[in-house]
Amino acid sequence: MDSIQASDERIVRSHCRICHGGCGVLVHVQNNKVIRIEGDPESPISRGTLCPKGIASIQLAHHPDRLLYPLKRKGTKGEGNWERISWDEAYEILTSKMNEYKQKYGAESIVLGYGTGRDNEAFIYRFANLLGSPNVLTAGHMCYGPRVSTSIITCGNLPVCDYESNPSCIMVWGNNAVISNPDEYKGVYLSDALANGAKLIVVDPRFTKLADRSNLWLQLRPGTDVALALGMLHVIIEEELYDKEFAEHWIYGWKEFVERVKEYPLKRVSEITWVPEEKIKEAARLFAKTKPACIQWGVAIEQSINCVDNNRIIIALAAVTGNLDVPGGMVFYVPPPTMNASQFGAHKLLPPEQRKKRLGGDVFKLADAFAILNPRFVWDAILYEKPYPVKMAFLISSNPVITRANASMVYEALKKVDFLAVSDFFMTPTAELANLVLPAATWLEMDYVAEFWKRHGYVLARQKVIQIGECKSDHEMLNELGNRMGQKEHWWPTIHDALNAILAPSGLKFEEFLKRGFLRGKMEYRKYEKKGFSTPTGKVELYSTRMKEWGYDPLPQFREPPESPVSQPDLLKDYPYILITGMRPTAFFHSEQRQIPWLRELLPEPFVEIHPETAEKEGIKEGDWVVIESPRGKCLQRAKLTLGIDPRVIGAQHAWWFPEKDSPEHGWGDSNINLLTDNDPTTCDPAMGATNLRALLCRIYPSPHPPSPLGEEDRGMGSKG
Ligand SMILES: Nc1nc2c(c(=O)[nH]1)N[C@H]1C(S)=C(S)[C@@H](COP(=O)(O)OP(=O)(O)OC[C@H]3O[C@@H](n4cnc5c(=O)[nH]c(N)nc54)[C@H](O)[C@@H]3O)O[C@H]1N2
Ligand SMILES: Nc1nc2c(c(=O)[nH]1)N[C@H]1C(S)=C(S)[C@@H](COP(=O)(O)OP(=O)(O)OC[C@H]3O[C@@H](n4cnc5c(=O)[nH]c(N)nc54)[C@H](O)[C@@H]3O)O[C@H]1N2
Ligand code: SF4
Ligand SMILES: [Mo]
Repeated sequence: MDSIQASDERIVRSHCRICHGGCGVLVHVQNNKVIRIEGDPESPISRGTLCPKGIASIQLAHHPDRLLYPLKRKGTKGEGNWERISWDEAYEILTSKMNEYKQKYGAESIVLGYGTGRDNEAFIYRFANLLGSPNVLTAGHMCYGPRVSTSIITCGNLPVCDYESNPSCIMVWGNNAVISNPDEYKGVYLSDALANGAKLIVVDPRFTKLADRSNLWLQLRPGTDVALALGMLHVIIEEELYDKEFAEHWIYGWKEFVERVKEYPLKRVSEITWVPEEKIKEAARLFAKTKPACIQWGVAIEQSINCVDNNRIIIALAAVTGNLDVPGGMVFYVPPPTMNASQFGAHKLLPPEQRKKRLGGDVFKLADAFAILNPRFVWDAILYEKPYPVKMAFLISSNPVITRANASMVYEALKKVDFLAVSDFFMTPTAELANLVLPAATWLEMDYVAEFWKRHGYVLARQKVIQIGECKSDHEMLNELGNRMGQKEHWWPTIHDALNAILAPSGLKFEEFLKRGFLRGKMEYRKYEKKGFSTPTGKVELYSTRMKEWGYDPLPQFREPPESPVSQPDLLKDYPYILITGMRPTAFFHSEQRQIPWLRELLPEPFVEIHPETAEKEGIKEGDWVVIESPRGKCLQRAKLTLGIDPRVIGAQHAWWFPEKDSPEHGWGDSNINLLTDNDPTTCDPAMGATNLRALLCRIYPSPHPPSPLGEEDRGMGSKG
């Protein structure tokens, strides 16, 4: 739709992407100005709904602080002082720097980076692979990457809840989709399934809105999920509630798996997890007996030393109860007929000798197999030039100073790196450290075949509505840069040619695709009956042949979190509480939108959840600024007292900085919970390198300097680096 309304008001149909994206929108636009955004009732993804961030995209696109032109640093890093340059000059700087470092230190000395789900991953990987750099810095070691890679080695593809076919039971595990709308899912699907009468089990240390709606809420000790799932499987196997036929025909290593499960009797599981035995039994029975059933699982269990095994055990629960690839269960959606993100990423074009150089590739082998690395190795390569120097980083849509573990180390590394280029909407604390800053286009300013990285079976049409300054979409910028870097035969004359290439298998041109709005693959269930599962054995590998090959335990097991009351009892005296970080608020997507008035009004300051008993013990009152401190660092947030959290657990927000603070630091260290988190590789998941962000130890006390956030001298700044 692109219809004329009033004299010059148009309504353009498109798809939002402030979060992982997907909601269908109708954008009202007048003279290059968006005047209103409303939900598209015809969208199969969002069914007419929108969240506040989608609506506030108006204030994002037209924000007075947007970066409008490429900028080159004039003075010292981190002190402001920028000079406007042309795109031509920006491309020249980028190509000459890349050529220089590639020649002197090898392409591996150039790190490309991105944040989460900005729909630009495939372009960034393509560019990096053609450049010859195996080092692409992402959040993929601890977010989505683990789930996709673990699913592929275990059952061939990512199983996704089939809400459309009315699951009778939904187990929501470490996830809050009605707020976070992550990846394949918009919360409306889950809400509608519940409204249709599905039973709900929630596994979460906090009493969320979903927990409030649940039939059963399992309030576990953070970081103990795999033990809890093994306990549930113990009940399911002992009481013979599993799908025998499926287990016999379609599970590889069933016998060994059962032996492993036997090591987790309920008494042991209950001690580990804090969940009463009766509740574990009840949950296991409800889940196994109510069919079809699915598990909506979240990032909380990926950001853990048990990351891969958490993912494996969730798949195991779905598999042994016969819920894989059946209507209303956990299904493998069929992709639409387009090029997929992995093909576009051109991974085959990275020379094998360069692939071997991926930082940390010999340590985290599952991550390496999926072209993912753990950020700590990049910081080490910059700071200590080990195992080789990294001289340049080009970060396209990421704010690692705020969003990566051990923020003080990240800050030091990005300050030190020889050349840093950043593409963003705003001058973030990360961009402030750059030598070159590029102005990025928001979703309202681009044409794109959206979501071809997701596994929900759709691609969505995103349509350019306005042009702001000289902002460019990441895709257009990379297509141009690739052309200028001598990769011409692998890129296209224009971005529209690239979009047509993505669409080519469908036979559609981009203009025709826009008219359709979306494409969807035709769903087929129980595909394994015809062609098996796409794993080495053709079965669901609860005993993983790939993990075995790489030297890991082929069966899932529970590892005690590296910093916990059990693994480090000596620390408890000084750090008596378990800290979880990063529960998503509606208002913000990670470190973004703090400058958007409608959204900041919803959540003006960071808060930390504390049980009233704990608050009383520590002399803390509702709304106090409190110091949260771990063995590595500290930051300030405001106390929010709630009965919905265990008195032994503290729940802090992540990704805070203060764009309104004028200094180029923008208060990056004031309330940044990642000053407390650890990035030591020994604390990460051994196969994936996932960072442990959800089970640390901390202390908490009233701020000595209320109400202002900590000054420079008070900042944690501790690091193992
Ligand atoms: N302690 C703790 N830390 C966490 C988490 C946690 O739970 N706890 N969660 C982690 C997770 S799961 C993730 S995925 C990461 C996210 O980490 P990041 O993706 O690095 O997070 P953002 O803060 O969203 O940073 C994105 C930046 O890119 C800009 N941007 C947005 N869209 C575009 C675009 O299309 N193009 C360009 N060029 N720029 C764009 C934004 O303005 C913003 O500055 O954070 C992680 N950090
Ligand atoms: N508004 C908004 N939406 C977002 C984002 C955002 O920043 N803001 N980020 C996006 C990104 S990149 C991601 S990855 C997704 C994540 O989205 P979700 O997976 O929904 O993640 P969270 O809200 O961080 O955590 C979900 C729940 O896990 C619980 N939890 C914490 N520790 C544990 C634990 O050890 N075990 C269990 N079982 N539960 C635990 C928390 O209490 C929380 O209620 O959201 C995406 N959507
Ligand atoms: S949930 Fe995400 S895609 Fe939907 S309106 Fe909100 S920000 Fe946009
Ligand atoms: Mo994420």
